[in-house]
Amino acid sequence: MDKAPTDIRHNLDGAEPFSQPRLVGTHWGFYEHGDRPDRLEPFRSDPDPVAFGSEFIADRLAPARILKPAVRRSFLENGPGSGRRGAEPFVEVSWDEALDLVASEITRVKTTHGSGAIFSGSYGWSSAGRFHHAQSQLKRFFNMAGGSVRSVQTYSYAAGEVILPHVIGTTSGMITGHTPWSQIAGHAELIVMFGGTPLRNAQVNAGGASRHTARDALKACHQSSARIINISPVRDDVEGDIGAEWLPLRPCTDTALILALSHTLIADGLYDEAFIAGYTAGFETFRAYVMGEADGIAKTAIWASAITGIDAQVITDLARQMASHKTFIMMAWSLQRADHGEQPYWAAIALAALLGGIGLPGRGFGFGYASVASIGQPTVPVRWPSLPQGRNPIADYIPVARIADMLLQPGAEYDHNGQKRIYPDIKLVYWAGGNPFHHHQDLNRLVEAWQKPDTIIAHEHWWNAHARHADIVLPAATFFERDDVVASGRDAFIAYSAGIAEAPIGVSTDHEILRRIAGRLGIEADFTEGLTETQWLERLYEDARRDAAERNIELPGMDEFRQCGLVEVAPAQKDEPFLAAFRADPVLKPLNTPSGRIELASEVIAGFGYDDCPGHPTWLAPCEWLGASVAQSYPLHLLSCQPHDKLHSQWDHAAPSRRTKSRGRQPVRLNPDDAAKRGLAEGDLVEVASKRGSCLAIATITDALMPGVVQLATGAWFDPSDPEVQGSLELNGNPNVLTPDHGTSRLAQGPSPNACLVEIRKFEGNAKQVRIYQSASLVDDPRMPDPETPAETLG
Ligand SMILES: Nc1nc2c(c(=O)[nH]1)N[C@H]1C(S)=C(S)[C@@H](COP(=O)(O)OP(=O)(O)OC[C@H]3O[C@@H](n4cnc5c(=O)[nH]c(N)nc54)[C@H](O)[C@@H]3O)O[C@H]1N2
Ligand SMILES: Nc1nc2c(c(=O)[nH]1)N[C@H]1C(S)=C(S)[C@@H](COP(=O)(O)OP(=O)(O)OC[C@H]3O[C@@H](n4cnc5c(=O)[nH]c(N)nc54)[C@H](O)[C@@H]3O)O[C@H]1N2
Ligand SMILES: [Mo]
Repeated sequence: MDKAPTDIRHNLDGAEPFSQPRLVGTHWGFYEHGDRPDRLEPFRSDPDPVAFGSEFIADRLAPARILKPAVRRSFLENGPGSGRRGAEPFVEVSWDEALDLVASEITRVKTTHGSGAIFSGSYGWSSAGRFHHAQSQLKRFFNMAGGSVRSVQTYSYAAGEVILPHVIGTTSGMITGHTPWSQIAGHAELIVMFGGTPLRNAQVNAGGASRHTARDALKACHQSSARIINISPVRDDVEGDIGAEWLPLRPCTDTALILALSHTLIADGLYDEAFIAGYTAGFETFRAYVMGEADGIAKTAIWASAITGIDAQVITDLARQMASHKTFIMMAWSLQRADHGEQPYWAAIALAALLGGIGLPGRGFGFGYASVASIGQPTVPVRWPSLPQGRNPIADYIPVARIADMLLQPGAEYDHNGQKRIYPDIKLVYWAGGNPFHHHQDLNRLVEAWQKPDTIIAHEHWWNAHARHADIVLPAATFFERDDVVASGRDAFIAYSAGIAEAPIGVSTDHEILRRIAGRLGIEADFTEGLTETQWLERLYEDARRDAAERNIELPGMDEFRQCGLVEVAPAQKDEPFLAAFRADPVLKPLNTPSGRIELASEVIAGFGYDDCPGHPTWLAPCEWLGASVAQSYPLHLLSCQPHDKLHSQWDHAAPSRRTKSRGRQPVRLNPDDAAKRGLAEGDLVEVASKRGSCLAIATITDALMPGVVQLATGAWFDPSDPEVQGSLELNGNPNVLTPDHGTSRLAQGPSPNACLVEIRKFEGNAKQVRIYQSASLVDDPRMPDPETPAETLG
């Protein structure tokens, strides 16, 4: 047995182990219970802890907290389908009444329409923890209750998830399995970062992060003298003093740039012919397209210059530099979150193939470095546990970002990765642990789509737009209020997260809520398997322990684990570049593609006949970009990046997020030229408008953005000024009222928020205050009609 790696003292870097449970695990890292009730201390072994995580606890019981089950008034009075979601007050009810209502709605929909009319995709990050993972709880529940329609893919990297298996036979190199930082720093001479490596994003990791190492990894790259080039519309996409050169380009034009780099390599005979011959398929098709033999347009540097805005000479020079140095290509996940998002990924792989370094230290490619904390960390040697979900008797699913299409067009046909599919007719939507009014695009359209189902049920902590657009709202405990086993499939720790406070009276864990509904449906024994929450944590930990033991790694027993809090396992020995095995022997270790090689052209994709995703990397202009005709009315390209002060919409009401706002509203960043053209000064209240909607924000002027590009982070809670009226001005600066809601292509059907044009003007009127951080069951909420009816407690 390999005892050393699991020595708990090792995990505290020589400090005494804890004498009682005292760690809290979050998606943004670990924190220690300290002496103060209003803040947590950063985990002592984390070299770069995330500051915002210390403060959230102070806002655990803020006015936005949901404290009782509640039902939308029309729904309660007139039943399913009545009234307008998002525009009504809620009536608090007893748990029994709420749960009876939920159980009877599930039964009614199932009996009348079948389980295929229930949607439980419930996408979202929820909170860290393997047991209380809300989506897993919900899926397990519905799998036992007769099934439901689910969703596949993510908002994070849907286009990548679908294209990469066609090209390299795996999603490794994007989700996990990257070339580790240790094989980049000291090896790469040139690192070309498309979309940079913003450390703000490396703060988080799904499931948690024991140590934040991206900052040090980037520093090591710099110190080992790698030249770093940040190709992005935004200069500070590479943070810190690591000597990055900024090469700004118009958003969504990276594919054109890469094709032109490829053109130079091919035209100048600088590409690696042996690698192309031995490891790739489809080069001739790709070459003919790049050289213009296929369509009469040579993808030269001059051609790309007109599209990207980068000087042609700079493009040819860069291609030559890449050919003459050990070059590593990094590309952020964001690039594929746009129309034709499949293309920059495919093109980047083709470019890396031309350079010939794939599978070697310091060379090749990887997607998502610094997109989350764990990318580039060594492989996890143990399979961490997850809640068993059982089998879903319903086979139907949708690509996750097509939710509004599904609700608005039941029965309509759509394409997905070679299949013709039909949208189901959904009558009941159940959501726990995600916020569609954060994550989805074109929220005004989502609001209308959200009116379609008979019944919408939500578990939430806060009276955010997700809760306010439901019919039945069930208050869920936060991670501060429960114990859990925390682990991430991308990090080599398992931890015991210890609750630090009691849940408010009337608030339950997601599991407990579902258990009680399961009891009403007669499936409680299946759902719980007779285990309490504490016993489930033991079972999950024992699963991990057994798996570890099979790999000769000894994890401590449950009691010791609970007490010490965090157990780290030494990384798997293999510390090699991505695709090293394929590189070493492409015959014995072929890729899982039809040719067994890297597909620079794919007959399978060509066979689908999609004009929006042809059979090789292709420049296809998005609907909205700075070269589109719409740019005459909406001349600014909006980037809606991740927020640096929180995770998505979580804890937007809390102090760290509030501090980044100006007069209570979200900042929008823009270039001085664009501000001057519009007569805008720093701190002006502005209206940001697209073809789809508009929101208020505060102008923040910076030369970190190239002219023509503006940046409004996601995360402000959606707060329409008049919820009765479709598309009314949004007050809080939520960019998803602006972004388009269509698939990346018929191949992946991923979300496309980053191809979005807007205009900005000074807001002259009397702006309404943001009101979303209040309770929706307050009678004096300005939005609530009929204030004489007091919110009743009917239980
Ligand atoms: N314009 C634009 N839109 C985007 C993106 C973008 O770049 N631009 N990024 C996209 C990406 S990559 C993603 S992953 C999505 C993220 O979208 P989401 O994951 O849906 O966003 P969150 O705000 O994390 O939503 C989690 C919700 O669950 C609640 N919650 C947390 N813990 C628990 C729990 O234990 N139980 C219950 N019941 N509820 C809980 C929180 O209060 C919150 O409302 O957004 C996408 N949307
Ligand atoms: N603090 C914090 N960190 C997070 C999250 C969070 O909510 N908060 N969310 C997490 C999640 S779920 C995910 S999926 C990841 C997402 O990780 P990413 O997708 O990598 O993150 P983004 O912030 O959307 O984009 C990164 C940068 O890409 C640049 N960019 C956008 N469009 C283009 C383009 O067309 N070309 C080029 N070259 N650059 C472009 C933008 O300037 C942006 O700053 O972040 C994770 N990290
Ligand atoms: Mo994501």
